[in-house]
Amino acid sequence: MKDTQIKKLIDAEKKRQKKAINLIASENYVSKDVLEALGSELTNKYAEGYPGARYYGGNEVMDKIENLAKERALKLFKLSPNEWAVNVQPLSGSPANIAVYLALVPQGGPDASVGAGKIMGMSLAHGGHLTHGHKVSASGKFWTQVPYDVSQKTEVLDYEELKQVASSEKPALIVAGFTAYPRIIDFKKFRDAANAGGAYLMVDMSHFAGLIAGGAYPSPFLYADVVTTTVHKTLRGPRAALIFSRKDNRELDKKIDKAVFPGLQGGPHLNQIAAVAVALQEASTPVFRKYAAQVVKNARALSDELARLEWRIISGGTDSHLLLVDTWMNGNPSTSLMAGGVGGKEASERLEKAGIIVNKNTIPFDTRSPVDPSGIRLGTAAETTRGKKEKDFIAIARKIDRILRNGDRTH
Ligand code: DSN
Repeated sequence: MKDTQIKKLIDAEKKRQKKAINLIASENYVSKDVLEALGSELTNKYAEGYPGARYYGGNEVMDKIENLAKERALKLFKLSPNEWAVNVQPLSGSPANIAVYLALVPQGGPDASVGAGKIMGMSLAHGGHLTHGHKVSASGKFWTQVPYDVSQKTEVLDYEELKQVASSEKPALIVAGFTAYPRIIDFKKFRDAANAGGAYLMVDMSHFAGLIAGGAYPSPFLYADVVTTTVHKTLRGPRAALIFSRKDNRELDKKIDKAVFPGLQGGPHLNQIAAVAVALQEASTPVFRKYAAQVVKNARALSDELARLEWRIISGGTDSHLLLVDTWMNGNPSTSLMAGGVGGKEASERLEKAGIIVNKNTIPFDTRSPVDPSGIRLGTAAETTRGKKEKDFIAIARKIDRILRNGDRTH
């Protein structure tokens, strides 16, 4: 690369990535093939529209690439092209979710015949995502959020309450999905809630898509109307997103295609779509199945060891690639071992100094602020890609404990 300034910065970031223990639950390391597709000449081309119906000439090859990505996406999640459609153009997860709402949830405003539709999503503070209707996101500005929380007692979803809220609030759409919820979601119960409220069911599987592909987490496709996902988390692809929609007389796929382009985006990034296709192929292999299973085993090992060392794990454990640790523990460290009493901000800063990268995170019913919450979120997808197994995660848990504890301890 001739641009030495950027080259130096890329090299510095490469070095940082190599050295750090990466426990960010939403990150991963892509293959060389994915990087090659991303850095290819495909970036030079405009392809507004969809395969066979573009607004620019010269898209013969691009059509093949986009169709191949769609074919691989359906195949990976065992979907028949007669029953499901997929849009592979969303640039990332947030626009994918907004595109679905644009397509399916009535908008408010002066010309609207009805008020803005309601989006029922997990509240951010309990593990949802900004685009599940939070007020600072477009999803909460143009539509109205009906939030749902986890139970205070168990810290897991309360499906009875979910159903009751759905039937009384009558949202247009319910989102099942999370960025910081460690447990398996019961998609059938979400379907029941959606039926009770007359709502569409959208599953945002961004965090656990790779686990589903690898058979380590239940699939939502039997129950959902629409499924969105990013590609760059457990699915280990480039930064990009997909929208799957059930094909029936409601024509969800046609509405969603129109919402993505021309509704929200311009030309698709075909270099990114080619990289998605590469990642989807990689995720369909037996090696990836083993990887997905190992990600969950590693998260359990990390969670169990931290719990043994007296750190409070939200909901008591994990069924996925992530866990939430209450590092503050109400400011009352366990007297025997001095676990706790560290705010999430300080915890993440102390860990970063020691080369362990995590993010501070609110815990359900947090008494502290989102900028300095009570916990941290840990994920195992990235380090499992680097070959780490349970014993390595036990060692990482002990290292985290040594860095965060406020008193002496021998293991
Ligand atoms: N920001 C992502 C995460 O870290 O979970 C979700 O978009």
